[in-house]
Amino acid sequence: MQDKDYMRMAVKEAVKAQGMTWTNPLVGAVIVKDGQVLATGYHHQYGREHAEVNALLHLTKFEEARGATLYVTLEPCSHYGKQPPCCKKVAAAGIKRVIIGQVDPHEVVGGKGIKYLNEHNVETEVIGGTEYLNEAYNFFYRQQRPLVTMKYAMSLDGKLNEAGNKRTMLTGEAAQDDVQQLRLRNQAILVGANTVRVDDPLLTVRIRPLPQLPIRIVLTRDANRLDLTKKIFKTPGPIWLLSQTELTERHEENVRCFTAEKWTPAKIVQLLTDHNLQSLLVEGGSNVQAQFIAAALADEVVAYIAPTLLGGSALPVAMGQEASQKVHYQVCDVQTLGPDVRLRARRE
Ligand code: AOF
Ligand code: ZN
Repeated sequence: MQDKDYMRMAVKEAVKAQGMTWTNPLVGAVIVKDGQVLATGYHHQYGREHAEVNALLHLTKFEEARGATLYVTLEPCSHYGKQPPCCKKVAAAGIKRVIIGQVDPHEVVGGKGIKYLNEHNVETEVIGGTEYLNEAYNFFYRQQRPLVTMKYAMSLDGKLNEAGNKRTMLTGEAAQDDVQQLRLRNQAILVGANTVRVDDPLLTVRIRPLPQLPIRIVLTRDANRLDLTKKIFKTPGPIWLLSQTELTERHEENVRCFTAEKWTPAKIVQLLTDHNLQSLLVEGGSNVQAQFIAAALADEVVAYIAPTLLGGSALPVAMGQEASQKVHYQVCDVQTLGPDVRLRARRE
């Protein structure tokens, strides 16, 4: 087995906590000596032990760490946060080499973990290849704002809905399950008030219980005019209303209202940044998405395409309306999901 094979094992560990680590990164670790895997570990949950520490705890005997190699998908941390610094524990355990997937973009660590290890006789090597585990985390610390993803489902002729503002289920079960995975990877989900009115979505993650639920955000002109009998208000989890007017009606504890004269995409993104949220999924409707495109704040597009023609009486697709200029995206991945196709594209 080579370094990259052990790193692949560490990645497999890391992804076990998908959706569980909130704004913390997914991290996996493997301890190897003389070609033998002695222990593995991963970061289970926001606020809990880091991957390296869990791997050390899984050794049959702590002394086994002496002279071993640690494979870890992210640079060991060097700061006191909710957990003490891992680099100290790794060096103190007598680990000889640390093979690292990526340098931590978080400024509290950012190379300081590696520096500490090197100053304490631990060799390090950054081999890359694990960045995709934490796309939003990396984006947030590099760009100082959340990664914004547009998600929509459309017919083969590029339509979103049948005419008459009627909810149209275009895609099949596999695509709908996939949307759940997408929600699992986002800390906030945004829709316009019209989507709440017409589609009445839950916007919840139903794959597994999560320690932190994504914040469901509704963009509305007047929070007082929202219909509180809609499903979103009947399910647990935080809801933020972005409104021009203060909410005067009595509301549940999980509902917060933020007011601004005009909630532009830039303002929405700033609000999330101020709350340290690293990812935003914009689920619709078409006007809200068009505004994000026009503001050049649609970093990723996930389009589900159903092999159905809705015809001329249907409503047109999201991106056409306000997106005045041409924007180039690069396709990252195309996948069939049952009868449908999922296309993921990133802004160039
Ligand atoms: C994790 N899990 O396995 C590793 C992390 O508040 P704390 O103490 O949990 O610190 C979080 C930071 O620690 C995180 O942003 C990253 O820089 C570093 N490494 N974090 O949650 C882990 N190795
Ligand atoms: Zn750590």
